[in-house]
Amino acid sequence: MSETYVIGDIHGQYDKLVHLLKRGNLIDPHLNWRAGTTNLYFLGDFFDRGSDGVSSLELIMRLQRQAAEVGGKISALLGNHDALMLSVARFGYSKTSRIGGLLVESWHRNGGRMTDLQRLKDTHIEWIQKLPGMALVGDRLLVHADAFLLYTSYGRSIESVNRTFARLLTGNDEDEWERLLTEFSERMAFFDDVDMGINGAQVAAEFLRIYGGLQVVHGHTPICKIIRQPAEMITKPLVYANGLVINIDHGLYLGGPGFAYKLPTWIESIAAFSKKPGKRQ
Ligand SMILES: [Mn+2]
Repeated sequence: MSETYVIGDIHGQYDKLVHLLKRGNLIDPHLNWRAGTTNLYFLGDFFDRGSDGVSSLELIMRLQRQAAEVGGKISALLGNHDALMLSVARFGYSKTSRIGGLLVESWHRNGGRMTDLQRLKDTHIEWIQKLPGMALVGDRLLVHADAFLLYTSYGRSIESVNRTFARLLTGNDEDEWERLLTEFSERMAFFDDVDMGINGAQVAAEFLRIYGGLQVVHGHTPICKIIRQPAEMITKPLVYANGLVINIDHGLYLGGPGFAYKLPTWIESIAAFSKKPGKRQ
């Protein structure tokens, strides 16, 4: 099987996206695909908080075509900010937000960029509408969010979650949209919560039992916020929940340099994990 790289939340940070693709040898200095038959997965959240979501999307769409020509593959999953972008494009000026005012205004206050909304074309909308919620890649379960209730409330298999998302994203049911955006704010489902009696590794194991795979890979929750270090220091993923979960959210919009993470082989994965006895997971 070809190598697979995964990249976390971009959030409109076009320049950093270009840099990390170059550093990972995935594109050449002219921004053309140079990684042959490599598989590359983006885990969603292309928009908001940075100024250039649409440019990021356009680069990815172009690379996707180039990669396909040489037997490579670029795929992407849906993030909450991508769903939010679609909902703003669709209902932004007709719908009021939960806290009052137009939806477009509350989105703008929360990091949405008007330039992205103005530049968003039908081709971008159609591309986002087709993004799946989850994917299984060589026994790794890829999702955008470290969320359990969100995904399980939309289906009990990868196919059914993706089917439900696809239906919803092309539909006009405002209540369904609102529910999706609300539930998509869930995070940290695979962490222990002593007060609630929740064991994160058990939640992860149950998640994997339902959808398949041996390890969850997600973005959505910046690693720097979890380990309380400056985003600038974050250059590798965070493996936790007894090794069952990998967080790859590099916190680009918080100042992180970002990284493209090559999924290790299982041998590499086990070796790395067993080197850290006593390390709190
Ligand atoms: Mn997110």
